[in-house]
Order: sequence, then C-alpha cells, then structure tokens
Amino acid sequence: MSEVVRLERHDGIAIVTVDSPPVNALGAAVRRGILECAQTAVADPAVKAIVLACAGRTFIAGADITEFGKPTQPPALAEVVAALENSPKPTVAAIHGTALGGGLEVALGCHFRVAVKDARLGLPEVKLGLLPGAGGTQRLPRAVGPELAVKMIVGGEPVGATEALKQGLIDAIVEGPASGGEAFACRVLAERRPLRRLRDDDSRLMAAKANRSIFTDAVAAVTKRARGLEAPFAAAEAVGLSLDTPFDEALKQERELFLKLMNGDQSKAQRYAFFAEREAARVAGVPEGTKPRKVERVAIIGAGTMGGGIAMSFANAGIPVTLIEMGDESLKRGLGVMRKNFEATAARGGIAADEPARRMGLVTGVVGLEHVKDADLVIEAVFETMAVKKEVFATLDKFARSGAVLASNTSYLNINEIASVTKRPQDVLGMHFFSPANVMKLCEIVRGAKTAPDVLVTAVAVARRIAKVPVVVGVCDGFVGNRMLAARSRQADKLLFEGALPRQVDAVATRFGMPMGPFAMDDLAGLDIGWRSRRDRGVKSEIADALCEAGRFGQKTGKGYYKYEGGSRAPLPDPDVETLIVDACARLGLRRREIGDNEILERLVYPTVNEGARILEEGIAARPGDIDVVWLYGYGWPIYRGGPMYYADQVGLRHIADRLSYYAEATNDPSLEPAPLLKRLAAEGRTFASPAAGRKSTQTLAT
Ligand code: 3H9
Repeated sequence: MSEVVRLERHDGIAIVTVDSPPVNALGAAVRRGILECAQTAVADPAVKAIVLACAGRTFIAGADITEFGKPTQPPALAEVVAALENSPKPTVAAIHGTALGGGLEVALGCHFRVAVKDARLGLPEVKLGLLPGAGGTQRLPRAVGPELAVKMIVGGEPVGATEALKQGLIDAIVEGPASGGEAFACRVLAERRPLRRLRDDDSRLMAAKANRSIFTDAVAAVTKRARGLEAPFAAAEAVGLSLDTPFDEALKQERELFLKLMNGDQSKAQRYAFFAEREAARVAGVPEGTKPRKVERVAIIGAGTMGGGIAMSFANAGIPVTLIEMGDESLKRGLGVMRKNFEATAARGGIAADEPARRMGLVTGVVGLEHVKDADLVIEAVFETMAVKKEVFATLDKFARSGAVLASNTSYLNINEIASVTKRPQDVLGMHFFSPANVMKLCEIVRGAKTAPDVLVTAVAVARRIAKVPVVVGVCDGFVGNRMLAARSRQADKLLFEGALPRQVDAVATRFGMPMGPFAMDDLAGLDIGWRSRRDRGVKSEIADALCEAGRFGQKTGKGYYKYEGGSRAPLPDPDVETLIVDACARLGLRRREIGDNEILERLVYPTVNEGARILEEGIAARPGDIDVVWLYGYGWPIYRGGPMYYADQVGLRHIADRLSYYAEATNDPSLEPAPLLKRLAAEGRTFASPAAGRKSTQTLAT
C-alpha cells in the first residue's frame, strides 16, 4: 500500500486514511493511494462499506498546488472521484478541519459525507485564479442547488458544518471523524440506504432549470465585485453547465475551462501570491526553533481610529483586550465608534445580531497607562509624533511587566529611537497596521536594531492569530509600503503639474486594478495631514496647498481633489479643481501637455518598483515576495498581477530600467534613475525572483 494512504478493516468497514502532512493535499501519491485502496476495498468480499478519512489537522485541503504547471502524473483526480462514486459499496467521506477544493470534490464523489462540528467545507479555487476542475462545478449544484453552489464557488468562501448539514452538503454531524464515519457507514448498511450518486441526481437543479433567472440572479450577485478577474466568470459559466449540459460533457468542458485558467497569467500570479504570503510568515535571520512568548493579555494604548480598529481585530478573533486612553471623554468616544462599527457590520449581515455585544464584551476600556501592568503585549497607537511616542514608551517602561512585548503602531517613525527611551529595547518593535485596521489584513512588523528574535516571532504569531498577514520589515522612513507609496505619490503630483488631471491619473490606476487611484486615496486619508507636515518642514506644493487653503481637506469636508455629494464616498470630478490646477501651473509658468495613459501607468508603477528595488538592496525587506505581500494586503494591488515586484518581473526589468532612465531625463527627475539593483539585474537579464546573488542579504534585515 501507499506510504501516504493506508487501508484498515474494522468488521466489514474499510477505513482509507490519507496521511500526508501538512494538509493532505492531493499530490500524485495521495491520488494513487486513494484509488488503490478504494479498488482493493471494492474487490474484497469482506468489505461492505468504505470510509475515507484523514490523519493530522485536516481533511484533504485540495489539489497539490505545487504540481500545477508541471506534467501531470496519473491517476487524474477525476478518476479518483469517479472510482469512489462508482463503487458498488457505500462510500462515506469523514471530514474534519477543512475539506477544500479537490478535497471537497473527492468528498462529493462519495455517496455520503459526515463532518465534525467545527469542520469547514468549500471550493476556494477562484482565490487561486482557478475553478474546481474535478467535477465540483457539477456535483456541488446537485448537492446544494445551483444558487448556493455558485455563491460558494464564485465567492470561494467555505461554509461551516452546521450550514452544510442544513443545505444538504453533508448527511450528519459526528463526534470524531473516523469513528463517526464508521458508525454512519454501519447505519447506511443496516438501513440499506440507496447509494446517492450526485452525478445521477438532478432533483436540486429542477427549480433553476424551470426558471433560469434563479441562477442568473445568483451569478450577478456574486460576480459584482470580480472586476478584472477571469476565474469568477469562468466558474459561473461552468456551474451554469449543470443546468443544460449532460453530466459527462459538462465535466469535459469544466476541465477545459480549468486548464485554460491554470495556464493563464492570472492564476500563475495568484498561486505565486499564495506562497509568497506563507513565505512572508517565515522570519528571515531568526535562529531555527525560536519560540514565541506567551500572549494572553493585550493592551492597546489610544482609542482613536487606529487603536479602536486594532482592538476590534482582537475582539473579532475572540481575544480580550484592554483599551487605554488618557481621558474619560476620548475613551467613551472611541468605544462608541467601535460599537457603531460592529453594529453596522451586523446590520449589513456581516456578523450575527448578538455579535456586537459579545465582541464589545471582550474590550475593557480604562483610563491611565498604569493599566498596562498585566499585559503580555502592549500596542501603542497614539499621535504620530516622535515626542509623544517617546513619552508613552518611557512611561510604559515603568509600568509594563518584565518580558512584555512593547509595540508601536507608527507608520513612519524610527523604532530604534522609540526603543532607546526604554531600558528594554530588545522587547520593542513596530506593529504597523493599515487603516481601517479592523478590515485591512496587512501588518508590517518592524524589526528594530535590538529587537530580540523571540519578540519578532511573537509579533508574527499574534498578527496571524488575529487574521492579519504579517510581513517583517526593517527600519526606514515609511518602512516598505509607505516608502514605496511616497515614490508613487511624487510622480502622481508631478503629472498634475505637467498636464494630467486627477481623474485621468486615477482612472489609469483603477483600470490597472487598484481599488482607487492616488488622488481618491489622498482624499480618503485627508489632505490636511500632508499640508500640516509640509508647513512644519517649510515645503510647498502649489496644488495640494491651494486645495487646503480653499478648505478642501478631502472626503471629511466633502471636497478635495474631487467633490463628494449626499454623504457618498464616490469621487466626482470637480471643474473648480481643474481650474485650480490649470491656474497653479500658469502661476508657475509651466506649459501643460497632453499625457497619454501609458505614460501615466508607467510613471505610477515603475517608480514604485524602483523604490522596491532600493528597499530590497538595503535589506529593508528580505524577499521580493514580502514587498508584494505588503502591496497586496496593504494597498489592494490586484491579486491577479501578483504584486509590484512580480509584475515587474513579468514586464521585464530591462524594459523598466530603460523607461525609468528615459523619464529621469525627460522630466529632469534624478529620483527616477534606476536603482543599482534594478540596473544590475536588468543588465544581467535576470528578475527579482531569480536567486538573490548581488543583494545585500536575504538572511538578515536592515534595522
Ligand atoms: C484545487 O483543489 C483544484 C481542484 O479543484 C482541481 C484539480 C484538478 N497544496 O496555509 P497554511 C501548504 S486547487 C500544496 O500555512 P493554515 C502551505 O503552503 C486547491 N500545499 O496553514 C503551507 O506550507 P509551508 C484548493 C499546500 O493552517 C502548509 O501547507 N485548495 C496547500 O493556516 C500550511 O498551510 C485551496 O485553495 C495545497 N493545496 O491553513 C486551499 N494548501 O508550511 C489552500 C496548503 O511550507 N490552503 N499548503 O508554508 C489553505 O487555504 C490553507 O493552507 C488551509 C490551512 C486552510 C488548508
């Protein structure tokens, strides 16, 4: 028998167990093992029923993604699924953990499915730019109806066991997976239940067959947010086949659609992003086996927008937090905003009606920094100035217990300087959340010069516990994300002086796939912040200053680079702004010119990549993938373009270096000169992803 799949017999029941850590993915050996065990069990007269279960932390989590794009090895997954479905003896899938993708497809091939109560079942292939390619698009609609099937397949979100039972996706909830599966198989035999082969059961399709709009409405609802992505539309098309195409023909077409996506650029980028995200959680330059410190009690300092959002993230994950403010009023205001946000989510149906109260119950608001004394982790989210941060950390040093991790949520400031006011710089680091912190998944973990390895590992583990995507970065102005963003903003601003308008620049960015353009983003963040900071530094920016002088601070005042009407967040082009821009140029004696969309795109993206190259060479980020993860989860870079560094590799570094040199000269802007690393890789015909020779270090991070 196979090493990764074993067959045991308990009184007439064959138990086929997949044991292929970490997630029992369906690599060739697992597929072969399941097929051989099933065939052996079918041929064995002593076996009356077959249970498929998994060892370890989860049921099968899907096809083995690492095999995609390589020559396929038999047996195909569809063959394995068909063998289970065609078995003359009852087959039962016994599910724990997550039955995902090909894993759920295997389970759908079984005649019955049982699951433990915290199991989750789903077909998340769209998140990898794919669709279920082993019959999932045909069997799931037959199990749960095409409306829910299209929601699960196009949305990619798994459902829990209770919901799965209600919808007919599973037949029972059991205590232990293998034992529950075995007991269920005995019941099937005792009751002589007919075998339910989903391929032959069209009963759940009837309503939508008679009234197609049931299905098309469901498709319209789930594809609404799929702008730019190919997989959701192909997946909806495949599910639609279940309504009017014979099963075998539909499987053939599903396969063709699957292969087209798998070989396409979007899925390649999305699969790259999947692994980059997991790689980012492995901290470079930390001794093997470094254990995180225990974190049970968390304190957050500052109940403003950021502090409140961070506290909500902990409450969302079921972790109690103490929220500390300096005065009753600000505390009350902060708690009120959090409650309102939770209630708004519940009103939209995002969480159950009793969740806001339960989650607020996990947040204890208090006044006074002395309340940090029991916390294992303290996250400071106060005003973004060095003097205030230093004062807070000096006080924390007095009150926090020894060994507590002290984190600052600064988005720009030097962590080493903040740490220097404490007697324990080894315990200090940055945890930079992105706004709104309860929604955005990125957390830059900023490693200071003296941050201890176990403190870093602790911050990464905590971030993952609260469903954030952590990326470890070094100390510099703006870290990875905001430093690259600043390079982009500089070009966006310059484009306005040269002849472009905000709506043109933003349209290019959104057509590329960004959720919003640089100017709509500035309006969201508030223009007054930059204005104040420019005034403090004695710097002028003719257009942005003129907007602020006219009281246009962005969304909060209903006017900025755009106007906002009726409380809507939709940016509307404003002729006044366009006049203001043209006037500013005239005052400065600048001749405006027609600027093409291609130039705008290149001048937004290539300088971002160029700054990424500097960041990589300086060791501020350990890997190009880490930079990509920052942009995917912090700024909404389109997942189907993989991230800026991945995108640059696809475009070709030589082309990017050439264009940057051209723009540096044409616009008289030395900041656009290609970074040394970019120049070198381009000259050598290499990519950022190619082995790291020439980079300062991939093992250690600049601090
Ligand atoms: C599919 O099924 C297509 C079919 O329809 C058709 C085929 C014809 N393959 O996330 P974690 C690795 S497409 C290979 O940190 P967690 C992962 O890289 C697939 N490797 O753990 C990591 O490795 P490392 C549809 C995989 O507990 C380790 O496992 N399925 C796969 O936070 C642990 O992962 C999916 O899209 C895989 N399929 O989360 C599910 N999955 O330790 C994708 C994981 O070296 N997977 N690895 O870094 C997940 O969503 C999460 O991994 C899961 C566990 C929820 C399962």
